[in-house]
Amino acid sequence: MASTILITGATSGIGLETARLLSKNGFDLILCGRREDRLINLKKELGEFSKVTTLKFDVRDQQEVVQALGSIDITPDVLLNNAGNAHGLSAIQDGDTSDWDAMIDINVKGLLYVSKAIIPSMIEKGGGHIINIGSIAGKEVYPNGNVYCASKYAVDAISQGMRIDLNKNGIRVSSINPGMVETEFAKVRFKGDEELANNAYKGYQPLKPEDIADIIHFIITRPKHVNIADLLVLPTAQATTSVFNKNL
Ligand code: NDP
Ligand code: 8X3
Repeated sequence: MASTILITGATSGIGLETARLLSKNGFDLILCGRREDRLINLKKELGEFSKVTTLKFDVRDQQEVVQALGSIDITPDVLLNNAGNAHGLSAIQDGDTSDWDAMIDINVKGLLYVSKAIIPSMIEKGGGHIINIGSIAGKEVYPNGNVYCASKYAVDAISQGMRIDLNKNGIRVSSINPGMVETEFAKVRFKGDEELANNAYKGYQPLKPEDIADIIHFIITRPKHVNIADLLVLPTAQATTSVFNKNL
């Protein structure tokens, strides 16, 4: 029987490319996101390679999360907690509280709500694998990154906590912390401002979402006794959140 992976944030970027790669490698997919048109198209695109179930919900809404995940009778072998974004880039004194709410509610509480809905069935099944997408922003704070960084530091702490608490249940917990990846991330952070979004990736070669998808595929295909616990993945041109070699 094929393994099943549940991916939050499958409609774009890292989640989308992971869905594409894994379906071509025989994994069944449970794809989640808010943009239903994209979920419908993905089911059409990937349905020929593997079994695809789609679920439309907002990770911020615990009732929606519980309802959507309770509507399927499948325990995923792998949960990829990927949904998330940065909203804004401002000094703490200038921050917009609705941006703060969005980042804490989606990146932290959303990840927790989805995990809480899935973990009991993994425990019952006697195993599973949770992969949380953190960030270099969860390892290092940078100017104006404040609350986004806080949300990703929280993801780092939650990953460590999950690894400890689920150790007795044989559930692997991995954390992948990327540097700059060219996705819709910058467009969301800069609220649709194309120029600011494009600038984020200018003058160097950022990671592609396919690079992270490859790593996810590698991590979940290790033998059961191997858990890749924590990875920092950067473009070669990036050394820290602010040191970039634009002469490569
Ligand atoms: P994208 O903007 O391309 O994708 C974000 C995904 O998250 C979309 O599929 C979106 O789906 C989903 N999402 C956002 N908000 C919600 C919500 N409230 N409910 C449900 N789904 C939601 O960005 P990336 O692929 O880059 O981001 C994926 C993860 O990688 C994030 O956690 C991000 O923080 C992290 N990351 C990204 C980096 C980068 O440089 N790009 C670097 C380090 C980490 P929809 O809108 O359909 O709901
Ligand atoms: C996304 C990378 O450096 O913009 O998590 O925070 S960064």
